[in-house]
Amino acid sequence: MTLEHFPKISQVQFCGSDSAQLLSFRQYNPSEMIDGRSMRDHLRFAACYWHTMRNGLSDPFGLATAQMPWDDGSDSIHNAKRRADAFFEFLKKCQIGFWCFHDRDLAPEGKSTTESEKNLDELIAHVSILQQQTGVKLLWGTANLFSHPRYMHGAATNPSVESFLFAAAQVKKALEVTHLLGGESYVFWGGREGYTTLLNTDLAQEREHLARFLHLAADHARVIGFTGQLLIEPKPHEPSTHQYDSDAEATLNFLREFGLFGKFKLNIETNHATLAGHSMEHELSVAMSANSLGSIDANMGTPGLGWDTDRFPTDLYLTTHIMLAVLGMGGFQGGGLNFDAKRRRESFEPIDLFHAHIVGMDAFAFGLKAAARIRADGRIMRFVQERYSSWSTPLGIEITTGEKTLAECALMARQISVSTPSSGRQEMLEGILNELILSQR
Ligand code: XLS
Ligand code: NI
Ligand code: NI
Repeated sequence: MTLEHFPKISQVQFCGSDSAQLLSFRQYNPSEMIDGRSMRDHLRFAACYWHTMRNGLSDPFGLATAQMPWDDGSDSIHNAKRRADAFFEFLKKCQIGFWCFHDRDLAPEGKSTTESEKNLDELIAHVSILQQQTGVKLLWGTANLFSHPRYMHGAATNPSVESFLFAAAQVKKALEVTHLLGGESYVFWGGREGYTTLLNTDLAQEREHLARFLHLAADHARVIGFTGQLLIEPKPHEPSTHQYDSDAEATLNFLREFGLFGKFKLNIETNHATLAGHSMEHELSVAMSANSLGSIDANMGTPGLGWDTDRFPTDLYLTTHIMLAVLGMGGFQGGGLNFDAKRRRESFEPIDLFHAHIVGMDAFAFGLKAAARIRADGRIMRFVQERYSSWSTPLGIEITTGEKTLAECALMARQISVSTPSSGRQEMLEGILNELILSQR
């Protein structure tokens, strides 16, 4: 890594909230300790290769706008390596400790599976040196099973078995190179694993094929000694009309139905949660209640727009709720906050990559500190505990442990007089939340 691709930019530093320095962290102070752990280790930021390096910012109505002086637009290995150099320089300068990639973002697809694998190997050798030079680690790898026309009818769920074979080859290889790079997790996002119309679709068969595929992948991960976490990333639709892994509940049900529960955890993405009609905190809570929250794709949607706009997460309530969940599960184990986010088409200059990640990192640093304050304060958690306290009485315990029949419950109901219900106090709790988010103590 010799040539500088961002020559005018030096490493972004924490300068505090009063600083006039434009490219600086106002909230994110990597070595600051919060509850016995550094902010760096709490947040485990990752940047994604696809949006950061491969997204020209085109939209369905307009061409790409992003300036990428390091990219000559060709499919050559040389260009792919230079792009990786620029990315690692960016990561280092932005103090981002992890990255994520799809096989096809990193290396050009060849004319055959063998050629594609050869291309990928060349790039993996290159980025493995970049990882060593910069100390940046791989959060997760994945295979792109949605861009190529061969996957238009699905990858593992394609009506043609041939497509399953191609997908198998890609996932086998992507698992192996993720393992080689020391990846902490491996992600499956089934963009085309769904359908456009049920008129041509055998849903039951397709779900079975998807499950078989995931079993094969989990088996292969074990065979090669990959001990990282396998993750599924739910999303309800887009590009498919309906996707089988539509949200956390549906995905957990799928895993349980096909004997995959425990082998896979979930990678929850904000914009996917909202597309599914849920809040991010709902999806995180569902995953956590099944001990299945593995990692987070950090972004946000645009309220009122029904598609995956993948904006950088700047909403301080959102980041506070996410960090409350992360602290609530005792921190990430192998997961992290991957900015699966892209700049707006109008933010096309290379420096906008820095602004975008900095604002996201600061928003999460703020959320972390606010979440720690909320936990230390304890009022909200105590309220919830108190609200359920009747379930800790001997009677409550007997019911939950199955020692009471429905008839016995009914009998007891006759003996009690109805007590006055207590208020849910939502507005009071929202007030406490606001107070703690605002207080800088
Ligand atoms: C697309 C997904 C994708 C996955 C990785 O909506 O978020 O980017 O994270 O395949
Ligand atoms: Ni994602
Ligand atoms: Ni997404």
